[in-house]
Amino acid sequence: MSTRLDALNRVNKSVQLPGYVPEEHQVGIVHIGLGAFHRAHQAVMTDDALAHHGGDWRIIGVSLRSKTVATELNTQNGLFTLLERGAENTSARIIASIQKVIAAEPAATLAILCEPAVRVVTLTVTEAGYGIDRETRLPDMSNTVVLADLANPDSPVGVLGLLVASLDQRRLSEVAPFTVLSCDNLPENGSLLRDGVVGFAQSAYGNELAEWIEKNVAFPCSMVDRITPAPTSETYAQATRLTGCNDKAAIETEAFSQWIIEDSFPSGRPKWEAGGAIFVDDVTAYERMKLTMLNGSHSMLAYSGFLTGNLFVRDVMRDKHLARLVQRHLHTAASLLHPLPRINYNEYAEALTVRFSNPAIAHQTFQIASDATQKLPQRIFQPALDVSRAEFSFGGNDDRAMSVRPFAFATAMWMRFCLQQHDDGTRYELQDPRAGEITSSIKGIGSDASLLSEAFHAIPNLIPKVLSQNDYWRECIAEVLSLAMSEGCIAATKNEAQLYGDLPIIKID
Ligand code: CS2
Repeated sequence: MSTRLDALNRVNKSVQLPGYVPEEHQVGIVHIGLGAFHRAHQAVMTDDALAHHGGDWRIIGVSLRSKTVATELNTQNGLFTLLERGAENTSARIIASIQKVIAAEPAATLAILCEPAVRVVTLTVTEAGYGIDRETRLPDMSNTVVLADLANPDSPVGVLGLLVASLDQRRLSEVAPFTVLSCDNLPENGSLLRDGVVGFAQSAYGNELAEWIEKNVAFPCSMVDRITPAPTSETYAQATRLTGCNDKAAIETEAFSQWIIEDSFPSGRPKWEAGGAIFVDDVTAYERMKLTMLNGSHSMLAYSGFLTGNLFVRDVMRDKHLARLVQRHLHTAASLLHPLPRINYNEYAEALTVRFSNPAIAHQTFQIASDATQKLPQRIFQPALDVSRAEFSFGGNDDRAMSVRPFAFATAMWMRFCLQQHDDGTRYELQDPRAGEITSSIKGIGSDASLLSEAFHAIPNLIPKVLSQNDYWRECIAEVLSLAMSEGCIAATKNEAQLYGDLPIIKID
């Protein structure tokens, strides 16, 4: 029986240890949303920054709801194993940048956010976790946490409430504000969060605080990338084999890691460059590339892959029809992007194909398929809108009309996925904050694809009007959905891939 990973001297000599003495560094960051992704990404780059440049930049992690990660990490003094899985081999490394975790304790979270030593607050709370209405960019008044915090702003429990209450206290006690760094896959994530925070401050505390935040608090945007599947019992078992310690907070990830950050940190920041982070003036174009190419094709392959019996992304890439559709999606999305210095979109697409195919990464299609209403707008609808904005003829038989088809196909497969049953009748449950609304809007419609598509298009604030009013878009969707429902999802994906089989891939450079 191995001992618990609670001290560095217990770890097997072959494993990479932190290049610094953790206890010699104080906390400078609070991270909200302590899932696997944070531990595989920002915590690792912070570990690199501490090793190479020192500073008081350790992290206090906050888990807003779950206590599991907190218990495991606190028992291990914040230490955990990072397994990096390449196609050939897996390496283990111990990360020590997290000092401790606060879980489901809003008062303790608020107290730590008010500490003058905290200069940066990072967040990975998922697209759905912010409680911001994406249309109005204001607090989402249908979100129960937002409503509770607005009613009781001095005892907040949600993201907006905690940020605003702590910024208010810092202002009143003349402590410099922290910088707020969103690390979720949302377009212009920093600006969106700033608008939500300012809107919340305005409603809960009034103009003065809202204006102070607008003037004094930085909300840089960032693009984050590292494919990180949820850990499984095999992750923990392999961590134990490699480190010699029992680690209940181990995570696994791919070798690739990317973080592109707008350099706006008035209260200072760790030298994340040590871990490979790139600082730029404007993140928007990188973000667009990642959201529409990586995440867009991820969503497309998640629905069509899951429905055709492919549990993992790597399995999707072994299916020749689905792999062809991934290629089509990547290249079409790339063809809509503006050129970026030093980025070759063909190479980026090629690298994504290799990453998706990594046989050592078991990334579940069902996991990616979750929360579609929060993901599809930036991943699928935005590039489809770009096709129409570029005044491409939105229909007909020319190459340009082809540009909208991949996004219509992804949308149709999402609709098919929302029916919550496989072709053989096996059921699964929809994971989406708007699952109830979706289910009730298609209830009783039966199997008429056009009527179903109408009902999905009628869901408020989801599919943009420019798309839903376009005949070609709706025809494509009804055609794919109808085939998937009558002939099955395998037939629908095969047909879709063959439709494009003989046509050249759109050139993207
Ligand atoms: C995925 C992302 O679950 C999903 O929706 O598309 O988590 C993806 O793996 C990451 O953004 C990769 O950086």
